[in-house]
Amino acid sequence: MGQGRCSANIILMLLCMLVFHSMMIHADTYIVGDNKGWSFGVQNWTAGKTFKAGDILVFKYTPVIHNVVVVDESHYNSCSGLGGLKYYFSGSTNITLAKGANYFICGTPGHCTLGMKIAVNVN
Ligand SMILES: *[C@@H]1O[C@H](CO)[C@@H](O)[C@H](O)[C@H]1NC(C)=O
Ligand SMILES: *[C@@H]1O[C@H](CO)[C@@H](O)[C@H](O)[C@H]1NC(C)=O
Ligand SMILES: [Cu+2]
Repeated sequence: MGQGRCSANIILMLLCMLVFHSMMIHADTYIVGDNKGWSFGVQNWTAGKTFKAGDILVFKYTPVIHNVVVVDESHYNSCSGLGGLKYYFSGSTNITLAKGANYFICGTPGHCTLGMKIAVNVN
């Protein structure tokens, strides 16, 4: 009796792991801007794409010249990286998308205005 109950728990645990694992597998990785990377005019790269929470954006860029600043909507629209929520500058930045609106700009003066910005909406 006791043993049967125990193996049922093990099956339940394995099922849980399986469900969790398949959720992980469904996360996709995107290279922002594809071959061009995180670059001028990348703004329209998101057009026609659907993103999920947990998907990973990989930003590839030349450090010092470019960077990635996580901003809110008003900073995205005004192209101001000052007071950004997070700042990355290593040249290869992976960001896991959260549900809701995700805004990224390059904080180098003038770059965001040249379309080095993306808005990603996750439903
Ligand atoms: C890119 O998106 C911006 C803003 O939505 C738009 O003004 C512009 O015309 C688009 N450019 C192209 C090449 O589609
Ligand atoms: C970022 O994502 C790329 C592509 O999936 C991967 O090769 C790389 O190891 C990741 N880097 C980090 C720091 O997680
Ligand atoms: Cu830049």
